[in-house]
Amino acid sequence: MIVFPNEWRKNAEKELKGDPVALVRKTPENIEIKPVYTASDLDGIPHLDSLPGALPFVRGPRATMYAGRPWTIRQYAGFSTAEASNAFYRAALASGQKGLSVAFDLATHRGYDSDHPRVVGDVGKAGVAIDSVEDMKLLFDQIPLEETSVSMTMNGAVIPILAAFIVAGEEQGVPQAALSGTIQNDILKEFMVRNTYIYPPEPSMRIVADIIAYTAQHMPRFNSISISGYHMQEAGATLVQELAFTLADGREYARAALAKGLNIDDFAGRLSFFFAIGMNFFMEAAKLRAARLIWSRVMAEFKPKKQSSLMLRTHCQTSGVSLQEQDPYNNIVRTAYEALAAVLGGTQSLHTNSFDEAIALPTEFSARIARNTQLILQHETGVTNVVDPLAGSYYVERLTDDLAREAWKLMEKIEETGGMTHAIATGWPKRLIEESATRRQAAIDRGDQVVVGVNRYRLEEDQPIDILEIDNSTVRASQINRLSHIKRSRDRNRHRAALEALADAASTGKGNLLEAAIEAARYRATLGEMSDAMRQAFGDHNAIPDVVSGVYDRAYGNDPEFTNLASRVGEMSKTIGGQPRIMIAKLGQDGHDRGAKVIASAFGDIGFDVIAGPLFQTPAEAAATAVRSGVHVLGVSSLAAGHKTLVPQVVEELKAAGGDKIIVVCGGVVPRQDYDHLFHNGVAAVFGPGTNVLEAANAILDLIEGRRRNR
Ligand code: MLC
Ligand code: 5AD
Repeated sequence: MIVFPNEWRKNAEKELKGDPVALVRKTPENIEIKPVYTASDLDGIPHLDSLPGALPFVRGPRATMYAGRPWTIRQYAGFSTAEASNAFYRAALASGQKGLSVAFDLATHRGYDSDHPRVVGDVGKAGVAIDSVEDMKLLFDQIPLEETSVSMTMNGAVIPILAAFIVAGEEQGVPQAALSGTIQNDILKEFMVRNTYIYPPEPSMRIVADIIAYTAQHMPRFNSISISGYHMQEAGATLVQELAFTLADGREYARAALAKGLNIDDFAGRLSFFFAIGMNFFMEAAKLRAARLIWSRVMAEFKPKKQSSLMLRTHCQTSGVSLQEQDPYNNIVRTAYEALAAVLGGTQSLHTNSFDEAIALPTEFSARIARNTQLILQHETGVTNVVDPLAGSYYVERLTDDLAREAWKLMEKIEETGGMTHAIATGWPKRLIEESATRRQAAIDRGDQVVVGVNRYRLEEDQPIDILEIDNSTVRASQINRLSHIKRSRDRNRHRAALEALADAASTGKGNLLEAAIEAARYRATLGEMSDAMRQAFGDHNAIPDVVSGVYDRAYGNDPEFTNLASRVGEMSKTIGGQPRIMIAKLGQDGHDRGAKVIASAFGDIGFDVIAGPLFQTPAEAAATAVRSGVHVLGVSSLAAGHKTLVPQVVEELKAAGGDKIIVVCGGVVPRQDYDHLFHNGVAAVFGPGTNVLEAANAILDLIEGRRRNR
C-alpha cells in the first residue's frame, strides 16, 4: 500500500489531473519507487544513527573516508605484450593514477601458454599475455612494487599468476610481506557468469582457500580475494541479485577458509569486494551502503573479535554494458554519472570505463578522459570534503534498507539450498540472471527502457571513431620466442622437481598449492605447465549450455512487431519444411556469453530452432557441430576481439566440412572498421552492439530466403 501525505497528494492531483499512484515505478528489483519520500519513510530503519567507520559500516568503512584519503584511482588495463602494458602503466602513474590493475588476455586466464594451438586468436587481445615470471618482470619493470598496490584480475590460472607475481617481486628485491594489492581469486562467479574457470568447482574452491591461507600467513598487505558482483550485473543481474549472490559467495569463501582451520580474524580483514555501478544513480549508491550493512551481518555469524573483520571494502567499476557503440561520446557522460554514484556510495577504489568500451580496448586518448573523469571528481567538485553526504536522505536511506531486505531474502533462499556452491551446481542463480538479462533486452528492444542514441534520438549517420588495433600475430610470435628461450635456458632438474611437487600437492590434497607454485615459478615453470600439472589431478570443468525460454516472449509477446515476426517464421517453416535452424557459437577463449544467451533465448521464443554451442570452441569444432546439426545459419558471438582471426577460419572450416551453404553471421563487439574484412571473408551480416533483436531476426530470415532464391 502506497500512502502519500495528504497535503502533497492534493497538490499532486491538481498538477497531474489524476492519481499520483500512477507515478510509482517498479524496478526490476521489485522495489517500488515513489515520486516523493518524507520523514515517515525513515520509520523503523535501524541503521540511521550509525557513524562512518563504525558498525554496521553503512556510512563507510573509515571514519574520515575521502576527507582523510580519496579513493584509489585504479584503471583496469592490459593489452598485447608485457612491454607495451608496462609503458602504459608507467605513463598512467605519472598522470595521476594511484593503483595498478592488470587485465590479462584470455589465453592466460584459461591457463594456456601463448604457443598453445587453442589460443591462436586470443593471445594479447583482450589483455596482456603472461606466460612466465619473465613476462611478469617486464610487466612491472621500473614500477616499485613496495609502493604501488597491484590488482590482478585472475581466477582460473590464479595459482601460476600469483606465484609469478610473488617471484617477480622477490627478484625486484621486494619481499612478499611488503607486496600490496589484490588478486580476484573469485571462482564462484566464474561458474555463474564470467566463465574463465579451468577446473571443476571442488578443486577450484581448494585453490581459493589455499590462497587465502597463504596470504594470511605470508602477505599481510595483500587482499586475498575480490569477491565480485561486477560481472553479474554485466551479465544482466538486477542489483538485488548482484548483492545477494556476491555476499553469499563471500560467506561461502569465509566458510571454506574456516574449514581449512584458519581463524576468522586472520583473514576476514583481507577479503575485499568488487561491484558494478550502472546508470540507476541513487540505487547504485544505496547498493554499496546496503552491501556494507549486510556484510557486517554475515560476518557477525562467525563471531570475529576484530571490528575490521566485519567491514566491507570494495572496488567499483562503471558499467560496461551501459555503454553504447552509437554516438559513443555519450559514454563519457554516462561514465561520469556512474563514477559519482560509486563515490557517493563510498567505494575504496574505482575504475572508470573509456568511451570506446563498446567497440574496443581503450586508446591512449580515451583512457586519459576516463582517468580525468576521476581526477576532476576528486579535485574540482568538492565531493571528497564530507563523508557520506547522502546520509539522512529519506529516499536513499529507504532504498538502502529496501535493497538490504530484498537481498537478504534471496540470501536466505541460497542458505536453504545449502549455500552458494550448491546453488550454483543446481544452476538457478545463473538462470535468474539470464532471465533478467533477457527481460532487459526486451525492454530496450520495445523502447520501454530508453537508451539515448540507440533506441531514441539516434543519429542518421554515426562517424566511426579511432580505435586501438592489436596485431595479435606479432604478439604471439614474440611470446613464443620468449617461451622457447626460457625452456632452453632453465635448470631442467629443478624445474621438473618443482612441477612434480606441484602436481603432488594437487593430487594428494596435501600442502599449499600456491607455495608449491612459487617454487615452480622460481625455476621458470610456465603458466601452461603449472596449469597442466594441476589439471592432471583436477580435470577440466565443462559447462553444459542451456538457454532460458519464454522470457522474451512474455516480455514482448503481445507486441505486433513480435507477432508479425513469429508468423513470418511460421510461414517460412512451412516452405522450408521445418523451423529455420541457427547455431549460436562462441569461439576461442571468449567466455562473455550474455549476448549469445540472450540471442539464443529470444530467437527460440520467436520460433527459430536454436542450437547453443558450448564455450571455448575452435573454428573446426564449431563448424563440425554446425554441419552435423544441419543449420541454415551459424551466428558467431564475439566479445573479446578474436573475430578477425577466428571468423574467417570458421568460414573455411565450414567449406572443408561440406557446409558451404551455411550462412555465417557475426555479432558482438565488432568495430565498423572490421566489417569489410569480415564481408570479404564470407560473412553475410554483422550485428554490432545495440542491435535490436527483432531487426536482426528479420535480417537473418531475409538471408535465408535470399539464399533459397539463388539456388
Ligand atoms: C584508506 N586508508 C586510510 C583511509 N582510507 N587511512 C586513513 N584514513 C583514511 N581515510 C588506508 C587503508 O587502510 C589502506 O591501508 C590504504 O589506505 C589504501 O586504502 P584502501 O581503501 O584499502 O584502497 P586500496 O588499496 O585501493 O584497496 C581497495 C580494495 C582492494 C580493498 C577494494 O581490494 C582493491 O584495490 N581492489 C581492486 C580490484 C580491481 O581493481 N579489480 C579490477 C577488476 S576488473 P591498509 O594498510 O589498511 O591496506 C574485471 C573486469 C574483467 O574484473 O576482466 O572481467
Ligand atoms: N583494458 C581495459 N579495460 C578492460 N576491460 C576488459 N578488458 C580490459 C582491458 N584489457 C573492461 C571493460 C569491460 C570490463 C569487464 O572490463 O570495461 O566491460
